[in-house]
Amino acid sequence: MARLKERLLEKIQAHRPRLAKLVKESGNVVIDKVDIGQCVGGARDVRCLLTDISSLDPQEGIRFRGKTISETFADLPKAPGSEYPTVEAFWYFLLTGDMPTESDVEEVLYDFKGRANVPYYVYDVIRSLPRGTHPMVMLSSAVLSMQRDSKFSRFYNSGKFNKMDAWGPMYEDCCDLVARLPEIAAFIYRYNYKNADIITPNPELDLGGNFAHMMGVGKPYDDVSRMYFIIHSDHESGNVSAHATHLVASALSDIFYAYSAGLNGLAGPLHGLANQEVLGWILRFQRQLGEGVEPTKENVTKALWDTLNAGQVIPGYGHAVLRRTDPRYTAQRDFSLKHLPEDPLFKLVSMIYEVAPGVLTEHGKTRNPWPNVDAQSGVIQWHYGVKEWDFYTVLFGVGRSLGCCANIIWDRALGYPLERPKSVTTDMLEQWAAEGGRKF
Ligand code: HAX
Repeated sequence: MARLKERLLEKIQAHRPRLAKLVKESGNVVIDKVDIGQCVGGARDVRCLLTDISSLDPQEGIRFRGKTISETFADLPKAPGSEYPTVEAFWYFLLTGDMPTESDVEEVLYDFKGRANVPYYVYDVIRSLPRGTHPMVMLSSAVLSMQRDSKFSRFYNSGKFNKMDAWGPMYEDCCDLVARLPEIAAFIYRYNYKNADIITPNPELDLGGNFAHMMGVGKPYDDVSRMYFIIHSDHESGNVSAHATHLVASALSDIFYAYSAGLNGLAGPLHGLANQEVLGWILRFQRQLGEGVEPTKENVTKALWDTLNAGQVIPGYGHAVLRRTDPRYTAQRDFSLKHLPEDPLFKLVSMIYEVAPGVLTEHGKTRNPWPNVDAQSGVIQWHYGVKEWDFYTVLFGVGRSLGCCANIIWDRALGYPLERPKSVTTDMLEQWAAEGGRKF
């Protein structure tokens, strides 16, 4: 058994009694209540999901296994000659909560190389889709097609399935998926936008470096990829992509069914598609400004109000949980300040950052006028020549697989049950409203 899998087994065995004790001794301890506003309003803030992979504080932002983004970047082993950790090191950390040694990382790198071979039929599926198909449909279909060879599904159908061991084949499927996604994503990019001039992988490189290589983009795009995949990996469990993945996998569907569903949710404009929307908005604004006209507080403020007055949202701003600037935005801003401070689009994004929070506060609707991860990510891609913005959510999808997969492995390890919340009718709500609350 691989060292990472052995370490994970130790962690799982130590964690199982904690959860069993909680449920047995404190199963009826109340941790939240639900009001009508939350029932109608998308279950905001209702504490009813469990994960130890990451946690999200409205003020501070995300922590992966207890570490902020800057701590994660600082503490994990780096790729050779790079400012950023390898995705492989992060994967080890996300799964176990332990800092990997250099040799732990080497082992994951080696293991991923053995898994990274994408089955030929995945490319047949992508090629069979009509021209003009959105890259997220290609990615989701590619992931779904790999269900054919799911080890979890084979285990389920073997007649030897048991809940205690289900995490093992789930781990195998998840590692296969994570290792293959960069090659699939780069294929989608080169197939769609570079006349299908596909670049073969370089087995000497780590996942982020290899992705940059297969995209055909030079340094520091390898670091952009490492940073991008890590910051987009996980954002606790209630966001649409993580939750959809968890929900589908709770029916004991394998990761290919489950993550394909997660990707379909990520493709929504209120979620992962916002990065493509941001770039479209920025470019439209730049076109309206005209050649050589600098963005100013006045013209950006006007453009923001025009968008709001047209009944549209400002893409890249607001968040269902966060109430401050998203540290994932800040991480990308710090990178941009270092590597592309003079980029005209970066200057425009910075100007939007100066005025949008004030405009949104005056507008008075959103509970969070600050930027989220998507407000900044497209500009970096654009700067390094990845200008086809309908591809941007695919990049998010590669990163998000790390968090979703880590969660689903642990879901199976801890035997999380089928998710099945209770629904009510409008009549019931009206009755409980008239009675001042539901009688227990
Ligand atoms: N521009 C204009 N209005 C906004 C807004 C924005 N950026 N963000 C929120 N609002 C509005 C909402 O549409 C809502 O209006 P209605 O009452 O008329 O429906 C009101 O403010 C209250 O919304 P909220 O409680 O502050 O925010 P929600 O939890 O309902 O929604 C969203 C969170 C992220 C969906 C929302 O802020 C939004 O639409 N933002 C723009 C799209 C975006 O950037 N999405 C990416 C989010 C990060 C992410 O998941 N990335 O993958």
